[in-house]
Amino acid sequence: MKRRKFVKNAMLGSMGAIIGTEIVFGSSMPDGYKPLALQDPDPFKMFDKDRDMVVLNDKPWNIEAQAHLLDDKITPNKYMFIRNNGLIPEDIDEKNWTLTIEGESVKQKKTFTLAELKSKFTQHTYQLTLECGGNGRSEFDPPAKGNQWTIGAVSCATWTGVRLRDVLADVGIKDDAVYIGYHAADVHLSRNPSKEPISRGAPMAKVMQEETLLAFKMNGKDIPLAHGYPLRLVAGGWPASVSGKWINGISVRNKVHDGAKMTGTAYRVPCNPVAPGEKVKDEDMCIIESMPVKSLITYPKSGAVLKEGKKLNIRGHAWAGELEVSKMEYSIDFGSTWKSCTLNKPANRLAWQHFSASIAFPKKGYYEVWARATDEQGIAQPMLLPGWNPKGYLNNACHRIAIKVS
Ligand SMILES: Nc1nc2c(c(=O)[nH]1)N[C@H]1C(S)=C(S)[C@@H](COP(=O)(O)O)O[C@H]1N2
Ligand SMILES: [Mo]
Repeated sequence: MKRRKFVKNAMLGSMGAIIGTEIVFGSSMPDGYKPLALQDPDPFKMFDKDRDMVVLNDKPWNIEAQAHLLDDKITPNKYMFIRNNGLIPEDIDEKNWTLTIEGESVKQKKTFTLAELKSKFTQHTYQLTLECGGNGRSEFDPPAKGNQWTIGAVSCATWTGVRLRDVLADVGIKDDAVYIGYHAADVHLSRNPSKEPISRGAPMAKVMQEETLLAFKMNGKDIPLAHGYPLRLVAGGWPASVSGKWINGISVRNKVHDGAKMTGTAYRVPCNPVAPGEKVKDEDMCIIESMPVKSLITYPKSGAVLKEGKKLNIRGHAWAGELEVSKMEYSIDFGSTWKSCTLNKPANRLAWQHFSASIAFPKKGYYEVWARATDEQGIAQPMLLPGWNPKGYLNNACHRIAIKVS
């Protein structure tokens, strides 16, 4: 009886949080009743998103930004894309939240409360770029199934948490550990409790990096519910699917983790290039690791009009997975010639870098500004499309904006 009342109070609390105020007579609500305010949800209100964000799917929720919304150096929640594979957990009780570390390669299983994680380990803060592996999918031809992301499934927020490697050292890891997998509280679309919507992970080399965090804060506040409250894994520079939200478990594996969306063709690309539309066998698909070099012009918005004789000041961000971006250029003649942009160093490793340029146009007319980043290994973004792949991942084509000079 006590436990039921407790669960009900926690539910009322989280429903109230979504509605934005207390449900005054909530204790009188019939069990399992969903208040009207939650029955036909307005996603912008519910997730505290800007109304110019674009909803791609509501079951599960998938929402993307537009280039000009990503102009901030550090992405605020209202412009951060949401990518869910299942249903957002509803009755989160932060005080009783635990993280259990287990698997073949732990010396012994150990469970931490959130409070223990926060007090026992040193906290660190980094700006980390998170881009969905499927960002840019909408441009591939033949098309790939899945959310038709354009360019808005990328963010760079400030994340605060403890290092996963510090927590694993405290647990004790065996020498044969090769991979970790995360487990989370979100619910499979079928509502079958024995199915996980997603359970991905990373090899130990990524896990052991100082920037790989178990985070409990985003931009200095509790992580918003849609982004993984109260605890999320953050592994910047890799497909954001590695950064598990709402995590309550980690398996330390003696083999490559084989959880949901780790196997088959999920988050994999052909190990060797293939022709568009070609069938690829599962065993010829390789797991995506570091994301490729990419950039976005975030100001001005495509379609801007400029007075003749005026210079256009553009700005944006560039990132390159595990690598640094070493060169940023723009073209106003469809890629025939390129001029350099001013490019800043990242705030820390795995954070996106800011660029700007001041552009002169020779006469009135229609132009496109194309932006191209090159990583520290000399690899540049493709001007139009990169190699086709069956699931439509890793489209890092140059971003382009239209400009009229009148
Ligand atoms: N538990 C859980 N973690 C998850 C997901 C999910 O569906 N469930 N989606 C992943 C994918 S595919 C991406 S791209 C990022 C998106 O993070 P965001 O919604 O905070 O932007 O979360 C990842 N972590
Ligand atoms: Mo993703």
